[in-house]
Amino acid sequence: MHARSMFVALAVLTLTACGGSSSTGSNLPPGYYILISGLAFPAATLRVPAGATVHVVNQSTMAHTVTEEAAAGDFTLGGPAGVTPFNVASPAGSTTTFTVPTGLADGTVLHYFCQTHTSTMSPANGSITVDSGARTYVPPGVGGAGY
Ligand SMILES: [Cu+2]
Repeated sequence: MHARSMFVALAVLTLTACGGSSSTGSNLPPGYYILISGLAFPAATLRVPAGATVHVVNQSTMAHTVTEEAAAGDFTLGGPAGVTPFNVASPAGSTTTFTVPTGLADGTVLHYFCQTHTSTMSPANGSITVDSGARTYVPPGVGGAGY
């Protein structure tokens, strides 16, 4: 009985793997997301509460980074005084996470860029606005249309 169940489960997994229509992270739960597709940040504007976990979903075949900068276009690691800036490596096809610093006031804007591709990214800069009322969501484009 257990062996049969195992066989069915394997068969389902095999069919899923051969389906070809699913993209990286197609079963992602509601959360806070930065997406990377090719040389683009398709949803570059994000609102999250302070201290939130942000998922970086890299759907491209290239490694990128999500690196905080003091101002959009600086292309240098930085951010608000007294807060350690985030700098996340995002290997091709991976989902990684980082935590937005706690203690940031609502309305604080954290800018980010990709250290590898700087102004080649489209847009070159994304932003994270601290918003204690921000809701989690399933990222558009992961499950279908949206960007
Ligand atoms: Cu990049």
